[in-house]
Amino acid sequence: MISEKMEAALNKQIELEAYASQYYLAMASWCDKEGMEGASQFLHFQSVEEKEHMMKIFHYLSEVDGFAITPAIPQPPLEFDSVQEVFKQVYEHEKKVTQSINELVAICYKENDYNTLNFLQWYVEEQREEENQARTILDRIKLIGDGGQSLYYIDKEMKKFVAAAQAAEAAGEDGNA
Ligand code: OFO
Repeated sequence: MISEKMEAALNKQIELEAYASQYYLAMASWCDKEGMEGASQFLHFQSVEEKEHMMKIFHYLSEVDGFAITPAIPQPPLEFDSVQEVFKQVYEHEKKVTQSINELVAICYKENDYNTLNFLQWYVEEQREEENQARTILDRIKLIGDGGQSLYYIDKEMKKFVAAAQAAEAAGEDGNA
């Protein structure tokens, strides 16, 4: 059993995760159009992860006798000024998601909902990793600039990120459900 307040807050989080998935998908498509194959792969990978985050909450709600609402998703932006701008937006969005997870944790305490508190620990950890990852990429782009040669290097680095993440996932290190 879950309180109405907690159920509503988790449904809001479903919306946010779903939007993140679409947002990163739009960014992946833009990067692909700009010839940034590695960045596009990375964002596709992130988009799938966000969908998984959404589904994890979806299943949790059903497990605790709540009602998971399939969200309407607003159209994300389709055009971006630069790769730096793309990752700036990823970082900003991840910060917003972290804040939302923190608010959910606060509600758990108010509602004495220790099941959901336990469930959310995975998200707390995941957001720390994702925020850190987005900031690292952004810092690198800022450092080396986003001129032609730098972009080539950044794109290669992105492919490495994806390969490492896929290898970790295959080894069962990620914990995604
Ligand atoms: Fe859903 O992990 Fe980032 O946003």
